[in-house]
Amino acid sequence: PVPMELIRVDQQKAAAETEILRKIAYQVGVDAESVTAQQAYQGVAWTVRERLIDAFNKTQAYWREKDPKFIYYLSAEFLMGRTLTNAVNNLGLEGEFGEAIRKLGYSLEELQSQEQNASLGNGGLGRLAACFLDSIATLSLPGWGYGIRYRYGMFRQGLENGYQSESPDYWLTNGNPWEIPRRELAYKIGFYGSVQQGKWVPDEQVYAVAYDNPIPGYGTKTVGNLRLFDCQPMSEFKLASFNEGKYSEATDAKRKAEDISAVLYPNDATEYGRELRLKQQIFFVSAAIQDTLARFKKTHKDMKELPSKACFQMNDTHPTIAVAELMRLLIDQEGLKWDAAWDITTKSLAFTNHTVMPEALEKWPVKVMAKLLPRHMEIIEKIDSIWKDSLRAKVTSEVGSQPKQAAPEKAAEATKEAAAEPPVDPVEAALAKYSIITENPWEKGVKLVNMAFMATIGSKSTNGVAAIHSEIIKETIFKDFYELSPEKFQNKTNGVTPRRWLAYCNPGLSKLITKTLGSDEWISKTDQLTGLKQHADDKAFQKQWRSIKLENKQRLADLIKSKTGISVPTNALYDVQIKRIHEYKRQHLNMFSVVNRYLEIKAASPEERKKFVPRVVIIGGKAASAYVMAKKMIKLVTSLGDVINNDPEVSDLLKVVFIPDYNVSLAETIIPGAEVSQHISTAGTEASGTSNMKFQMNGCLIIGTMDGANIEIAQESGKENMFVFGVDAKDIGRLREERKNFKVNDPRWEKVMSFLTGNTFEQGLFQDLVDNVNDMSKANDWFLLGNDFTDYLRAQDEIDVLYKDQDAWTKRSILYTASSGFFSSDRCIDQYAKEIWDVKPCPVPSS
Ligand code: 26V
Repeated sequence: PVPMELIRVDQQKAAAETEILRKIAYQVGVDAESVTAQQAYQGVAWTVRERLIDAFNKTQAYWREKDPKFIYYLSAEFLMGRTLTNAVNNLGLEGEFGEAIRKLGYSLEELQSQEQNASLGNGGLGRLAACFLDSIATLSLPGWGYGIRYRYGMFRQGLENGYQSESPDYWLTNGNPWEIPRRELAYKIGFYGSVQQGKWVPDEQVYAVAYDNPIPGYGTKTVGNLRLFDCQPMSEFKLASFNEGKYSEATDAKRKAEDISAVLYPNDATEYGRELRLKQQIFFVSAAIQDTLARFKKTHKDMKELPSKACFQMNDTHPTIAVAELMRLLIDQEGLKWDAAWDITTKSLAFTNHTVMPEALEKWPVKVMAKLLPRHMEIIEKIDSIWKDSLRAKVTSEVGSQPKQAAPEKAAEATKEAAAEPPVDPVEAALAKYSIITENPWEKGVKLVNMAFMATIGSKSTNGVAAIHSEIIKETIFKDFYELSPEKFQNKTNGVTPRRWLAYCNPGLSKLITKTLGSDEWISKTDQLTGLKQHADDKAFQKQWRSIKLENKQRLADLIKSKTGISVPTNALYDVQIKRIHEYKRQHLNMFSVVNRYLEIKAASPEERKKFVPRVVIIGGKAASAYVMAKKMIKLVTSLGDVINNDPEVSDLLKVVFIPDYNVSLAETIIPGAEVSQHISTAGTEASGTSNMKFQMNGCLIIGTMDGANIEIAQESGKENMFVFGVDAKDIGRLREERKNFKVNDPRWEKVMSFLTGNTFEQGLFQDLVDNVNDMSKANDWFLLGNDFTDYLRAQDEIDVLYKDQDAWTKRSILYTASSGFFSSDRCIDQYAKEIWDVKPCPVPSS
């Protein structure tokens, strides 16, 4: 007799096939005999959606019944990428669906490529949020993400004459099977107006309409949620205006409301753009908090219980208006007294800082805040004043213990200044460094709201995203706050999901790992990857490892060919730098080394040329649309590619490729095919980095500075196994000071600079870029390329030397994967849950 198990599997497969065919017939509306890949994708996706919703409904009902404490992850960005493969695999549907898909004449991979990326984010911060959702669900932690359903995600990047071009990302054109519109769930969000009798009377209002995006966990029945809000007008059409022939006026309100959820980070060069950003922030934060309070109130009477049922994690400064909004809702709508509301707020919120770049630490002009959100501004002022009152005694005694008399020569100046300005109370002056409301140092008299300060004061915990970064913020931006309450400051080193970033994107390696370790448990228990260490020296194992890398390189070469037309040899070393383009990430330093290599190849005799290790240098990333230097850096890459790739003398020894429109799904092909990857930010500037972790997991060696999570990766994989170079973070301040008088003592530097400003390129094309790092009368090489250049080339040489010994190289590659377990987002989320959120797993019982 045929075992029951097999019969069930057969029945399931048949059921999946029937469902897909029904979807193709009645949802897509075509004949299954002749489906295009897009139609087949739609049929399969809408079928998988139903499985997802079944498990989603069960999870949410179970959580409603159990009423556990929830984590709410507030983020302006969620870089989800594609969903189909992830959903099929996390739900364990490959067996059931694989055959049905093949019968349609496609593979899962082909159908997946039909899906648009959900690019609702810029880079690391947004992708981190996406990895976190995966881990929250996988660990069965009750938790939801909250954000904005941008109609257009991150712009599409093209190349025009080697420069970045930007076009809108129409990601919703074919519909979105992965969301559930909740049109009945709409919250009112107010703007402008005034405060009357202590309450806000806005004079503009819109609706935040919820869309749920189920998030399947791996190896569990738990399906979490990402709730995104779309902005809609209170009334969408003015019939009277239309009838009067004022057609555009009739739809004005709709257009204006829809602006709010239209694009990610509208350009803030204009006043309107800046206001729109703040509108987006209050829009999703208010909707999220109203939504959670409404659910909380269904089962709880006393608001004081909120901190035991909800924790809101604020992902960088974008959602930090939550401090004022939660206060407002508790006081103005729930009728609580100030102190009670403050107690609840500071126990329910937590804050993560993701950068020390001053331009990214948001400070809103008081004028803009007061106009758009008058009641919030009032609350912020009161928070600030109570906060400073609480510090006044301490500060007074500190000021009192300092010498009162200024030095005689300064005293004369002080008297002159005093004549011009009202006298400054020394205590008030000393309190200024703690203040949420600060004076704009660049514009006298203009007051700003420091959002990071408000977040730290108004929440229970502030954390950085890698060990070094968490130390740096305690010494710099939050120094004074750290000294007041050191217990509030924590580190949570980032992580990435091993599902998307190893198991699914690298099926070849994943199979080998499972075979070698004897089970696939490593996919959720990444510590088990250490079991690979004992095979690192095994020649037969190394050979298998290498042949998988070669297959992945072939896939990457095919991708490069299709995206750029450039053919790259698979026997070359694949060297990758993919991330946002930024001066601090130093893609131009990478290019300086490319120029140096090019010049060395050119100078070598045909005999000497045989000694070079062939390299393909691959760059991908977007530049912010207003960031002129970053755009020039892209032009540098493409221009070098044009020269080098077409130089017959160089032939296959060196290729330079810029892959346009870098996004999540491209990363899933690029990372498995990379052999060395570059994480070369100036020490102290990259908070963590997360692609470094993805490369490490996939056995790709790293050349990097002692910055961000590179430091911890080096600890785990062995510093001697990483190509480390560059100055130390603790010396950066001094070196920046000294850079004015510093000369790069390396003839290769001058050669590179002359090449870039010489007649190979259009006159003056790279003059500004070169001046920025080389002409100390114009700039100061703020990111210290000159200081790191020589050591960087030394590390590059080490790469070539090791690559010639393929066994040694492969051994290192295996050790990288084997020691990547720590960088799973499951580990990171477990730490957040225990050390900040106090949220416990609440798994849906199986059956
Ligand atoms: C801030 C702003 C401010 C206004 C203009 C637009 C804009 C866009 C993004 C941001 C946030 C920047 C912070 C950020 O993305 N940090 C990255 O976070 C990653 C996850 O923690 C981390 O791995 C990266 O090192 C860090 O740069």
